[in-house]
Amino acid sequence: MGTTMGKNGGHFLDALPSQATLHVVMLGLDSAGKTTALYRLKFDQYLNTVPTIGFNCEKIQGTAGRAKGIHFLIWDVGGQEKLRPLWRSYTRCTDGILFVVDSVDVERMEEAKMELLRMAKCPDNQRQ
Ligand SMILES: Nc1nc2c(ncn2[C@@H]2O[C@H](COP(=O)(O)OP(=O)(O)OP(=O)(O)O)[C@@H](O)[C@H]2O)c(=O)[nH]1
Ligand SMILES: [Mg+2]
Repeated sequence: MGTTMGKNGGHFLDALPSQATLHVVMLGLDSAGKTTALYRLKFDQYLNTVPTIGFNCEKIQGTAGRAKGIHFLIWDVGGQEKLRPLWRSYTRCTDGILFVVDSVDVERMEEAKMELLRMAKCPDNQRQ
């Protein structure tokens, strides 16, 4: 389960020419499934992952709907607690944030909500 938000309001795909590459940062708690989702998008298959220390980055071309033909550079950033202070440096100059939530992990839903709100309230991520 996840959600996206355009940093400049509205649907972030509408405002951009189809030739552009959109920079998207993927965030969420550790073990939320970010890297699994990234490699599923990139290689269309399930791959085993290890916890991300730092980030993974892949270029992906949208194949369906509004995303068709659009290139995305997706930054998948480690979600362990000690790594979360680094998230801000990844979101500062990005077109969108993809926040991944493990919907089965009910115990950490509140923690995920807090981290999402923290990022949304960060001055760098406010609508301009
Ligand atoms: N059952 C199930 N397991 C999943 C799913 N997505 C990921 N996993 C498993 O959850 C574990 C963590 O997945 P990752 O994709 O590495 O999680 P992550 O969000 O990248 O974690 P960090 O890199 O630590 O931030 C792995 O063992 C995955 O196989 C899913 O949709 N269903
Ligand atoms: Mg990961």
